[in-house]
Formats: sequence, C-alpha cells, structure tokens
Amino acid sequence: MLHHLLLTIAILLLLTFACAEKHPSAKCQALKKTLQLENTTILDVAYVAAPTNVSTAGSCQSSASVTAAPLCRVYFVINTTATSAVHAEAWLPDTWYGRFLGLGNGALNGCIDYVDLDYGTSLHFAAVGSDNGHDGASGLPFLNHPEVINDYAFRAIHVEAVVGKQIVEAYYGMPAARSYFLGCSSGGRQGTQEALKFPDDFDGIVAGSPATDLNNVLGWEAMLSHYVGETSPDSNTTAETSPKFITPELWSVVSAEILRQCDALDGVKDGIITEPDACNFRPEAIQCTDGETTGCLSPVQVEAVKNIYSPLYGLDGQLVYPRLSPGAEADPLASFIFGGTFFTFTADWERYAVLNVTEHDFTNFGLQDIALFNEVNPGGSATYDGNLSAFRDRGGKFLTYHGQRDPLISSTNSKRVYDLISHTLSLPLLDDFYRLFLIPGMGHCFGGLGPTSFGQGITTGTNAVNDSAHNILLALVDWVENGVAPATIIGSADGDGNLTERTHCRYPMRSVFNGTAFVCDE
Ligand SMILES: *[C@@H]1O[C@H](CO)[C@@H](O)[C@H](O)[C@H]1NC(C)=O
Ligand SMILES: *[C@@H]1O[C@H](CO)[C@@H](O)[C@H](O)[C@H]1NC(C)=O
Ligand SMILES: *[C@@H]1O[C@H](CO)[C@@H](O)[C@H](O)[C@H]1NC(C)=O
Ligand SMILES: *[C@@H]1O[C@H](CO)[C@@H](O)[C@H](O)[C@H]1NC(C)=O
Ligand SMILES: *[C@@H]1O[C@H](CO)[C@@H](O)[C@H](O)[C@H]1NC(C)=O
Ligand SMILES: *[C@@H]1O[C@H](CO)[C@@H](O)[C@H](O)[C@H]1NC(C)=O
Ligand SMILES: *[C@@H]1O[C@H](CO)[C@@H](O)[C@H](O)[C@H]1NC(C)=O
Ligand SMILES: *[C@@H]1O[C@H](CO)[C@@H](O)[C@H](O)[C@H]1NC(C)=O
Ligand SMILES: *[C@@H]1O[C@H](CO)[C@@H](O)[C@H](O)[C@H]1NC(C)=O
Ligand SMILES: [Ca+2]
Repeated sequence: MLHHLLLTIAILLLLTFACAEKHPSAKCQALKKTLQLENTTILDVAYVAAPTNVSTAGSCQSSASVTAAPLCRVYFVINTTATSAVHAEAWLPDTWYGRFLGLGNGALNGCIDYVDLDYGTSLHFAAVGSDNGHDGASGLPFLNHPEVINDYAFRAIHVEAVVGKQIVEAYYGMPAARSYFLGCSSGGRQGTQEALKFPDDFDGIVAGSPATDLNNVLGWEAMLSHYVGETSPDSNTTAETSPKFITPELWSVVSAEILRQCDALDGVKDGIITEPDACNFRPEAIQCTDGETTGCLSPVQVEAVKNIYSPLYGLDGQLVYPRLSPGAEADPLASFIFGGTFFTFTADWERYAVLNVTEHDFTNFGLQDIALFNEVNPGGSATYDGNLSAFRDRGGKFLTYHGQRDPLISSTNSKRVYDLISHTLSLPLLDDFYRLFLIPGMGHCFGGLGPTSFGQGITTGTNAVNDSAHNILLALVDWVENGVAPATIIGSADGDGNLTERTHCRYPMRSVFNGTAFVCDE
C-alpha cells in the first residue's frame, strides 16, 4: 500500500516536471537554433503532430508514412571531409523508450531509408538514417571522389551514430541508454563494418543478407550475368544476340526442374528447398534432344546454367564466391542479374570506384576484373574479416539472417562468414555474441515463399507480430538488455489472410521436418 502511494507520488512529480517542460513541438523547433555540433549543420526541423505521409526531394524520392507521430524530424548534414558530406534524418518520437537506432542503406545508394525510420520509431526508438555519403542510387558520385567512397565504405554509419546520438541527447536531455543498428543487404555489410571498425558505436546489430566480401560479391553477380551473355549495362540486346541468353520462359522450365530434383529433399513438396546447399541440380536433365527446340536448354545454355550453380574460383584457384542457391532464380529480383543487361551495380563499381572512368567495355569481363577490384578495394570496402573480438569483448551482440532463396547475395556466403569468424577467433560456436538465422524460401531481405516476416523492417509488412520471439529487432533488445539470446526466430507469413509460422534455425543447426513440423536439429 505504502509502496503504491509512493509510486503514485513519484508519477505525479514526474508529470508535474514534464508539464513544466516545454511542449515537444517547441523543443523540436528550438533545435534548429540551439544545436551546435562540430562539422554539422541542421538543415531543417519539423514537428510531426499526427500520422501522415512524408516524402523527400532529391533523386531518391523516398517516402513513407509516419505512424509513430507525434515526433520531431531533424534533417542535418555532417561534413566528413572538405570534399564529402553525409546527409541524415533523425526521427525523435514523443514516446521514447530510451533507445537509439542507426539505420543502413541498400545497394550502392544514397537514399535515407524512410520505411525503416518509420519502423524504428513505431517501436519507440529514436531512429537515424543517412544517405551513405551521396545522393541517389547511381555510383557516379564515387568518380574521382575517394572521400565519398570512404563514406560509403565505412564512415557514413559511424558519423550517423556519433552525431545522431548527440542530437538524441540534446533533444531528450539525456543520452540513449542503448544503441542498436538495423540494416539489410548493403546495410548488412555496413553493420558488419561497424562491428569490425567501430565496435563501440552499437550495443547490438541486426545485419541482414549482408553484402560482405563486397568486391567478390559484385564480381560474382556480374559473372552470373556474363554467363548468359550479358555484356552491357546500358542496353538490353542480349536476348536477341546471345545464344547463351535464357528467356524468362526458359527460366521457368529450369526452376520447375530444380524443384522436381530438390523440393522433396527436405521431406515436404511445398516449393521451398529448405537446404539449397544439399541440392545437386543437373541441368542436363532438360537439355534438348534431337529435334527439340523449345522448353529445353541448348548445350551452351546447359553450360551457362552449370556455371551459375557452381562456386566461382579466382585466378589463383581460391574461392571467390559461393554459387547461386538453386531455387533463387525464381525470385523476381533475379531479373536484376538475368534480365538482359550486365549487372548494373558492378558496372558502376568498376567504372566509378575501381577504374575511375566514365566509359568501359564489359565484353571481356572476367576473373582479372575481380582481382583488380580486390587489389584496389575502394575505401577498404571489402568487409571480409573474421576478427570481431573487439565487438565481442565490449559485450556487443550481433544478429544476422539470410534468405535461402536470395538471388542477389548467396546465403551460403553467410555460412562462410560465420565459419571465418569461428576459425579466426578459435570458437567452435559463436552463440555467445553472434547468431546467424537462415530463412528457407526467403528472397533478398524479405518476401519470397513461406513465413518470412520477422520484424526485419526494410519494407512495410515485415513486422507481423510484436514480440521478441517473432521480431528480430526486439529479440536483439532482449538479448542486449536482459541477456536473453534468441534460440530461434519465428517467421510469420506476409498478410495473405491466414497467419502461418515457421521456426527458423540458427546456424549450424539445420531445419528438419519431423513429420508434422520443421524443427531445429544439431
Ligand atoms: C560544410 O561544408 C560546406 C561546403 O564546403 C560549408 O559551406 C559549410 O560551412 C560546412 N559546414 C560546417 C558545419 O563545417
Ligand atoms: C498514406 O498514403 C497511403 C497510400 O497512398 C494511404 O493509404 C494512407 O491513408 C496515407 N496515410 C495518411 C496518414 O495520410
Ligand atoms: C570534423 O571534420 C574534420 C575534418 O574535416 C575532422 O578532422 C574532425 O575530426 C571532425 N570532427 C568531428 C567531431 O567529427
Ligand atoms: C508491443 O506491443 C505492446 C502492446 O501491444 C506495447 O505495449 C509495446 O510497447 C510494444 N513493444 C514495442 C517495443 O513497441
Ligand atoms: C530485357 O529483355 C528481356 C527479354 O526480352 C525482358 O524479359 C527483360 O524485361 C528486359 N530487361 C530490361 C531491363 O529491359
Ligand atoms: C582509382 O582511384 C583510386 C582512388 O580513389 C585508386 O586507389 C585506384 O588505384 C585508381 N584506379 C586506377 C586503375 O588507377
Ligand atoms: C583481433 O583484433 C584484436 C584487436 O581488436 C587483436 O588484439 C587480436 O590480436 C586480433 N586477433 C586475431 C586473431 O587477429
Ligand atoms: C485461409 O484458410 C482457409 C481455411 O483453412 C482457406 O479456406 C483459405 O483458402 C486460406 N486463405 C489463403 C489466402 O490461404
Ligand atoms: C514435431 O515438432 C513439433 C513442434 O516442435 C511437435 O509439436 C511435434 O510433437 C513433433 N512431432 C514429432 C513426431 O516428433
Ligand atoms: Ca520442400
């Protein structure tokens, strides 16, 4: 009773104190004049009083709804050097749970992630997203701007964290108690780079489908497009000119054959190949026989397909990158690689960050180009290093996930990275600070087949259930703040009316069908 009374008095005092404070909208507006941060200019401040839709000018045309309003939006720019700058937004919700959230980017961009700003603030984080040091999706800003490349390679997220936390502290009058990072794809690489280079920036990191070993993944993606005859990022003439090209119709034949050979390996014929690394697909099974010309592969197409589903080895015989996962070709994003043009991000990388030219002929793209990428390693962007000891020693927690039907970044690479860390640190299992969840059926970062929503953000609709068993960001919070590490992540199906779930396993456990459900097995 006395306890209750004291609590009531405490709450009343708090409320009184809160009322004596300026209204959040006044506090928000005041930031424009009062914030004085080194190398940083506050460009705009806006208090968003009620849920609304927002968008931004510039080449990204980012837009999102603000569902967590009321909140304060702060738009700012950080000069990182005399020739580079990072533009960023901080979204500061009135209802704040004392947590900071740094956000990542995708591909080579250049675009503040509004969807994740909204997602993070909806869970009451103070969230900050940046443009990664340049505007837009093209790699052109890298050309002859090594400091812009440095922002992309390692610095943008670091200054986003450092300056972002200062803004959060100035606004709320107290520092964030904990700081987190959320990103996928390029964002997954950024989170990994943070853990390697700036281990103090974040207490916890969610790094999805990471583009680690960046020079090699870009080289591999281009090789895949090259195998089917693609030579130019600017035109789409491959379909007419190359006998190696595989039309969307023929890809459907390939996918159907892959499922015929491998879908049932996991015990359930459901279109999902639970372990694509166990699928030894033989394209010869659909090679054209005498007189056959449609619905089958010519000998050169068989050769192309065999290359696509084989690991890539370099000039020195070392593995460059694991193979494409059988099944991943059916994901819609596979058209970025097999749609008729040379893989555009690699073309940008080679021209603008490696060769420093505006024009280049990709007809003879090959292993020598990938070797050059690694030699130049623009800005130290490779992000392939197993030494996470500093992050581990400061108590950092790292969660990563990878869709096993990802057509852009092979999930096998995330196993390779796990094994690299394990080997480097001489730890048989990384469970005490690093956990990798493999997601059968999921494409790149989200979507695909089966229950693939588990709070990873990136797009709306991936936060089907709000609790730490189903939401990887809340699982990370639980791990950092309560010491409760996620043994599994339960995925939910994306809004098709019926909520289906599947338990996703942490590597090196395997997802095994026990007759009624998939369970995680040592
Ligand atoms: C940032 O750089 C711009 C352009 O060089 C300059 O005008 C501005 O004053 C700089 N801002 C700060 C805070 O250093
Ligand atoms: C935001 O835009 C979407 C789609 O255009 C619309 O359905 C929604 O009602 C809008 N929300 C608000 C708060 O204006
Ligand atoms: C401000 O920028 C300069 C380089 O332009 C850098 O040396 C300095 O460390 C920066 N300060 C902060 C707080 O980042
Ligand atoms: C999850 O939902 C509950 C109530 O439905 C809410 O109280 C809680 O704040 C939510 N969690 C987060 C982190 O937003
Ligand atoms: C290129 O051509 C193929 C085959 O005609 C077509 O399916 C694809 O959509 C085209 N891709 C682009 C980027 O225009
Ligand atoms: C291109 O410029 C970078 C510095 O940004 C340099 O490291 C690289 O060697 C240059 N590439 C060539 C082919 O000269
Ligand atoms: C890892 O990095 C730490 C510094 O953070 C260093 O002391 C240690 O020797 C490195 N370990 C290995 C295996 O390279
Ligand atoms: C949802 O479940 C009901 C009952 O099992 C079924 O009839 C319906 O087809 C399902 N809807 C979808 C979209 O799967
Ligand atoms: C299979 O796993 C599910 C979920 O853990 C469990 O409920 C069921 O009893 C198991 N079935 C068998 C045959 O072990
Ligand atoms: Ca299956």
